[in-house]
Amino acid sequence: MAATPSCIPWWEIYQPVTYDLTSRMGNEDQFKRMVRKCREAGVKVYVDALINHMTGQGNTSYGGVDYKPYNYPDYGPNDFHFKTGECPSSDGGIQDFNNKLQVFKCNLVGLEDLRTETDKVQGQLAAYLNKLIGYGVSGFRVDAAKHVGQDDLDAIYSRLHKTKDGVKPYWALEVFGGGPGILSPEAFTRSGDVLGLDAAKQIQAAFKSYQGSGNTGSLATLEVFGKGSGLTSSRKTMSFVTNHDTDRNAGEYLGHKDGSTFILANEWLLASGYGSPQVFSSFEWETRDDSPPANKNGRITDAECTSGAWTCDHRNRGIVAMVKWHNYVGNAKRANFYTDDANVVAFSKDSEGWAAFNNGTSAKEIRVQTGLPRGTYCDVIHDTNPGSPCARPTVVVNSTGLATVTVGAKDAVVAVGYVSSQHSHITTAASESASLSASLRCEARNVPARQHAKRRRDLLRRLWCWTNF
Ligand code: ARE
Repeated sequence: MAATPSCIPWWEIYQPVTYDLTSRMGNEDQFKRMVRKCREAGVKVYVDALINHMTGQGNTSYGGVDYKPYNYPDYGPNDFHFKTGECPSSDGGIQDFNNKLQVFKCNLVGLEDLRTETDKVQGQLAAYLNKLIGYGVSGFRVDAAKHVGQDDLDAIYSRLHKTKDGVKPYWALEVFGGGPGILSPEAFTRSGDVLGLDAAKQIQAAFKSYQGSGNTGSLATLEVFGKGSGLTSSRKTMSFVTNHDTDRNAGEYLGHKDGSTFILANEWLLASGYGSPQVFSSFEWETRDDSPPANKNGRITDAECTSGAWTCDHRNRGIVAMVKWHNYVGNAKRANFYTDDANVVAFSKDSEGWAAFNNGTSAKEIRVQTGLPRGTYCDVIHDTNPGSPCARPTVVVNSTGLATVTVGAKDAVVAVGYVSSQHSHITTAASESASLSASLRCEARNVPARQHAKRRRDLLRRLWCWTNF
């Protein structure tokens, strides 16, 4: 392992020893407190859950627990496929990612593969996940779900309690594409939502084409995105532009190092309505194994948005505005699609909102049908003064729904159809400092009470906070 604590790689947290929730990120009490505080603030917490394997190295955990290969407080040799001789590969590892038995029963990158088909292992895992649910967690991103397999995932899920909100937990399965038949993401949609890894690849191809090629791709291709472009259905997908793995895979996926292209892609995804979108906020790194900011003992230090060590993309003004826009337009249908067949697209969501995106290198003026009633709308992406009347860039829509708008290079213009009355100015909360209540106050002025209550529920439902623990 690493020579100095700051060199401890980020991926160490994917090697569990016990389910006592003590790691370099904190301890169980701190976790409980965090979840409670998040819930009080209307933020739900979803945990990246490790149920496929235990660690593959070391001998003492952060919580001070001693362990040996295939021997842990909760498990012994009989709880691992390798030890019972059920993994058919020569070295006990997955050599062929298209081989069902190897994928389900061999060690993934040397991580000791649990016999998730047994009552005992399922019981331990369900107890761990139910403990988290008891603390107020709302669901899980299931790490390496492809290697657990559908039957075992279903069995474990059936043992899970309802969340504090009285519903079964969200269950998003990590299944890389490319595998045949039962190993494909589509084949896992019977067991839960799946991570939109192939969708993220298509987004990269449209926004950036292949790295280093000089090709730019074209946004116009994203007129068709979802089932129609070979992806899992929107309803069954947790979508994202990048995640903690793909952020480090510049050739295939966008990542935070792509700067304005990355931000624009996130804004586009939030507007597109594809999947349940997740915005990934990283820490700055230079080499792919780099540790998150940590103290001299290797403990990860608090995330903050002043030093520049954490990217804080979730606080980017445009992204914050688009999370709210996404929640506001809900399931409204896409309409009035416009494209210049190159790098500018625009569309409305029924008459709830309208958005335009320009991934080109120069500004472009477009005259388009917005689908909005006549009025002057705030461009929430650029509103630097949210919470008060919008004196910033506006979108002026005439009586037939047409507007002339200039969309900057690598930028977006987004109008929210909050108002039903004509000629009203709209204010919305779009900055980091804008609180949920500010945005609700703003909506309350224009939205009938019944709708307002629904929107409030939606906002609470959709503001997600992801955590590894
Ligand atoms: C590290 C070292 C290894 C060492 C191991 C055990 O890198 O050399 O043997 O520790 O000591 C992360 C890191 C790994 C790290 C691991 C444990 O990425 O480098 O290993 O943590 O610390 C497949 C799986 C997919 C999995 C990827 C990694 O299907 O589920 O491989 N992704 C998840 C997480 C990762 C995490 C783990 C799982 C482990 O998102 O962050 O690993 O918990 C094709 C196949 C895919 C395959 C993909 C690999 O597309 O179809 O199935 O993904 O290639 O790129």
